[in-house]
Amino acid sequence: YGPAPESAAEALAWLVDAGDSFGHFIDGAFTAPGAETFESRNPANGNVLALLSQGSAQDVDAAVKAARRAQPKWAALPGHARARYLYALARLVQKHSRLFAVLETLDNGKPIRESRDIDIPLVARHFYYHAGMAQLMEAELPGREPLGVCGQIIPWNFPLLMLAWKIAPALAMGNTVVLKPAEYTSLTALLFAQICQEAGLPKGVVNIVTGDGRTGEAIVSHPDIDKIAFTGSTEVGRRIREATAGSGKALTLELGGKSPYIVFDDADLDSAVEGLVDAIWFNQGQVCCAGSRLLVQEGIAERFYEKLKARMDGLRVGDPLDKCIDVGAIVDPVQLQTITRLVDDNAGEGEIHRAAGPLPENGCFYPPTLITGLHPASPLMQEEIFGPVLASTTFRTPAEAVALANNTRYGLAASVWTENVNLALDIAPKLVAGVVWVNGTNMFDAAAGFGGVRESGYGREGGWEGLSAYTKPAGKAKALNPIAP
Ligand code: TXE
Repeated sequence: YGPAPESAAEALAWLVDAGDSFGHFIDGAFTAPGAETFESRNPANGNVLALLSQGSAQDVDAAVKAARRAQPKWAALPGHARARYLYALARLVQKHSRLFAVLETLDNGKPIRESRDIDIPLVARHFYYHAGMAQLMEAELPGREPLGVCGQIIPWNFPLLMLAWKIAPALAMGNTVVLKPAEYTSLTALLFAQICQEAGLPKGVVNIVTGDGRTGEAIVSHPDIDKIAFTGSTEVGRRIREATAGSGKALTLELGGKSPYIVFDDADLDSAVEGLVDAIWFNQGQVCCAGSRLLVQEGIAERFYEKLKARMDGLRVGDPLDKCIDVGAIVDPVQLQTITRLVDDNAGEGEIHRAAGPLPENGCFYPPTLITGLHPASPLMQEEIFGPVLASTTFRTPAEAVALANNTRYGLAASVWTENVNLALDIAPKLVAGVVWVNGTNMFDAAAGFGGVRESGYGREGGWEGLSAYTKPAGKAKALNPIAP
């Protein structure tokens, strides 16, 4: 796939070279495109990028069999030998980072600045971290063994990064995988399959089957899979939980959110505004832990909203490949419709402000939007919009802030902004959320566990907890880590 592309043309050239119709990656090789195919489109202009194969139950079964055959040998390798493969994958992601970034932006619509500076570097970091952990595993997790074959189903908002979150810890711990990327965004997963070949990864260790929810269902119901790891909507997560109940499969679910972003009257308001740009307009708001519910203390609300609106008006929405763009395209027309409908049907009671900048005439674009004065029970305050839409209301006291923040069926993340450390330390533990950031937002690291409570799912990915969730007690050996399944 040649040198790193400097332009979209070169990424598209890679697609053409690779073939503009793709099969699956099973047992170390690409299959011929299947009988049923679907289009992968660039959401910024609607152009077809490639034809992908709809994975059938037979394709899934072939992938599971390959993973099963490969697993004992992969698990029998010493940790340092598995680490060498993971280091090689990390280095190859870096070597082809430009191609990965352009392809991700073409396929998903996210600004190139984000895929280049955030997604792809974090992917490499994830493989480096887990390479290190593969070596430490024997010493750090004695008495544990891999689960076996893992079925992994990922969403479209961080396509390659979610792949890394799933594949790196599973492989580090001696498992093999069958992964299904989201139907809107499979291209970087297929490029990743190529680098598995380049790294000389033993065949069958990583298998990638493309397709929609039907392919996902075939993975979930396959009897020879030991664990399902899913990131996506709460609705599908619930269905997967029901389908795996009693099956003996281990399960981790990373689902939706409606995370509160609480600004107290003593906060550094300019920093809090800047944090919001990251919390809700990063990746067009298509982030599971997006700070999508803004709670502002009454005394500063007017001043804060004015500052926020001024900042919003400076955001540039447009061609995701343009390095000057802040907000790119929504992933797919269906998602754009969902956002539009949720806002149009429910904004009535609130006051709406849309960023002043122009919108491209074509493509899936939605302006950064702030809706204030909402009732806490409004669907805009309760439903995950998964778009660049910030819903807001005010509060008077810290106790009221906590009550409003916890008034949700979700519990993924929360952000607290105050210069008063005592207030922050008092509030943070009262928030029902998997992670609470103080004077910050969207802070992740491969070494830190991430996950939710309530309907945001359960289990953790990343760090020690994420690794142990890919192991089980060996034989009769006693589990050392109570978090492991
Ligand atoms: O998600 P799905 P969709 C939320 C967000 C968004 C909404 C719908 O609110 O607007 O979900 O998005 C696969 N068995 N999130 O419809 O369907 C599917 O092919 C097994 C939040 O795209 O959950 C894809 O690979 N798998 C979220 C993956 O599940 C099934 C990220 C996610 O798609 C399946 C994405 C089934 N029955 C959406 N049906 C987050 N937490 O980050 C679908 N899939």
